[in-house]
Amino acid sequence: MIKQFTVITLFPEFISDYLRFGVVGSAVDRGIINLNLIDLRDFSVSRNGRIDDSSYGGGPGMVLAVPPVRAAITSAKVDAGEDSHVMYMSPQGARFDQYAVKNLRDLEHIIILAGRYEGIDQRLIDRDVDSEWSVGDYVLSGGELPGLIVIDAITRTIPGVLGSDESAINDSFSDGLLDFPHYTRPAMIDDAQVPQVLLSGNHGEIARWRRKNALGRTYVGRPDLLSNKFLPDGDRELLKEFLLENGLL
Ligand code: 4GX
Repeated sequence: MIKQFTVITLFPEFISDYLRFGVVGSAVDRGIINLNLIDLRDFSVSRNGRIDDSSYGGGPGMVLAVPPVRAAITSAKVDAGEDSHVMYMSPQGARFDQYAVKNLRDLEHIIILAGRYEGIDQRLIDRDVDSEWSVGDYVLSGGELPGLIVIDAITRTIPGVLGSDESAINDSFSDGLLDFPHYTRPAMIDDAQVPQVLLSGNHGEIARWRRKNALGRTYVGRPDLLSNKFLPDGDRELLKEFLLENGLL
């Protein structure tokens, strides 16, 4: 199955330029994913190319109108199929996190509505959009960056996209913990030494140290990630060791 992403946007080059590089660019080149960009401007229904209008109820800020967006979605579905999943990126959406990625990655055709202005007419969200997602609690100038985040994060999880080394690394974060610290040569910079265990060649001890530090960092920096998580006794022991070593217990 080839996964297809269609992005409806006023800035198609913004999307295509980013997606030329790195892991996602290579997935495109190898035909693992297929990208389709739709320029919303092409679906203007007015003589002067407008796709927005003022907000009912008054106030500043323009709203994307129903007819052009609906026409763009219809056109996207001609290619991608009637059962494509339409995502709308907005701060009102559900948090787009690694759990969301897991749930969305099996969808074959995803259409991402990445607009500008203050937002889209609510009737589009109610009738034409399948799910609404937020990448975080801040306001951006458009949905293009969030759309790219969705494409990047989902594409990385497709089998064959990452090399086996990279996917092994990924497996170790996908259990919902923060990453452990990384070091490379030289072993000493000024008076800062790489933790001795990482130089020991003892793979069991290294794995234990990494797990301990992943748990400890998560507990200190993002306790919310641990609050709904079952920790087996071994992890509790490692976390306690981390807290004792760092004077936190
Ligand atoms: N997580 N956005 C801007 C613009 C917009 C207007 C019309 C579609 C149609 C955001 C976020 C965010 C989303 C503000 C797009 N998009 N999106 N809005 N935070 O800030 O996802």
